[in-house]
Amino acid sequence: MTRTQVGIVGAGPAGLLLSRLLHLQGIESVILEARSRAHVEGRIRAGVLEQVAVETLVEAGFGERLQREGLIHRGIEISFAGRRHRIDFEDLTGGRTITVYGQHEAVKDMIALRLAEDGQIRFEAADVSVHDIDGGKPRIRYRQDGAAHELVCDFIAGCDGFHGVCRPSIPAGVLTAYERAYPFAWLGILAQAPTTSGELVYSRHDDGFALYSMRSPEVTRLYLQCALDDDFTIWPDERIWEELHRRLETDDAWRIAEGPVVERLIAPLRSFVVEPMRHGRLYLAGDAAHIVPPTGAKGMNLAIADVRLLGRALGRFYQSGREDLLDGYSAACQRRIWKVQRFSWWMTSMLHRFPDAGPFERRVQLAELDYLTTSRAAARALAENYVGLPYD
Ligand code: RFL
Ligand code: PHB
Repeated sequence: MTRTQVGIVGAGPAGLLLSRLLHLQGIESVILEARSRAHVEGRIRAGVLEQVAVETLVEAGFGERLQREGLIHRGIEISFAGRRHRIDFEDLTGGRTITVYGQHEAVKDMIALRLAEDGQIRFEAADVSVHDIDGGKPRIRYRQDGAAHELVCDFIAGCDGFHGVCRPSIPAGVLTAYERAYPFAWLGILAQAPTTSGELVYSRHDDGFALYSMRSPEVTRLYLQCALDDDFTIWPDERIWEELHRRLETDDAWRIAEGPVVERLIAPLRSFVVEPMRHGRLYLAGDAAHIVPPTGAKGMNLAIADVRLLGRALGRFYQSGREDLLDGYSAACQRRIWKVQRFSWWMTSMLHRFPDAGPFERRVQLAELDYLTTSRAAARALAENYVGLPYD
């Protein structure tokens, strides 16, 4: 049996950032992660960081490579009916920007720094389970190298993502779940192909949504709307490129470059929130508590916003014994979460082809895009949400 102050389940962005924020306040933690270090560091996911999320990572000491290698973007392009329209973030938000930096690169930076300062991360922890979350001394059980272990904590942070064990450990009836599943998925590829646009391109096309993104000047990240039950047998690389050319390229002769595909994924789109994000001494953060469809590029950003509040609330408790911030944690997170849910749902609705949409709905969708790209007020509403609403 070992003891720690905060037991953290999951070494994604949420768990890793929390361990560092606690360390900076002199609070001990242990992270239990089901997968290997190589797996966690190789998982290609999010790519867009809000300015406030970058500021949080920099303040936490994770800014060195991020500030050197992250690509600062000052706007995005919205494409429809054969034309691209720029949304100028800097102009519309008083100078704010986003940073394109792979989530797995941020995760690598966090793991390296935590291990260098003797942070405890136990990779390949199997059969993790949480116990006594109602009492004063919650415990985490797990197996590692064939042996059973128990970690006794003051608090447990469930940072174990959407499919983790922490949320399901909360007794039935405590949580209210809000959910929406979309009738389509995203097919994503990472390609060794030079970028031909300096900014992300979000495209609404009659054949479905497409997104042009990147990780570096030599690596592009591209997504296509596809059917929920599609698999790669019907999406050979030639079909993927053909569809990307058709859905992304515009009348101004802008062209995308092809290159070897080094990664592929198909992911369903979902909106999901549970309330409250706490039961007893178990606190949920990040994807363990909510999922957004990726069209707003918000998942990793929300995880960072939650953990910033949780780190502060735990700091207050250990410094003064006061539980007010812990008690207010869920409500404080939910204010941002629901605004981000709204934005992610709106971007998804505006840009995708919905199987049940008739000619009327399609004309309304095009009118919305026309309004967005001709009204400064509408463009500004997109821009201020995309760069990240200010933290409360
Ligand atoms: P994570 O990253 O899922 O980490 C959870 C960790 O918990 C571990 N785990 C367990 N450990 C121990 N025991 C168990 N029983 C466990 N079960 C799970 C897992 O192995 C993992 O290491 O959650 P976290 O930290 O909350 O971070 C959330 C983000 O990862 C997620 O929201 C984003 O990736 C979402 N997302 C995007 N977010 C953005 O902000 N901008 C984007 O551009 C963006 N694009 C995306 C995305 C997610 C995508 N996919 C594949 C879901 C694009 C895609 C395609
Ligand atoms: C990405 O680069 O992976 C990315 C960018 C923007 C999104 C989603 C994913 O909205």
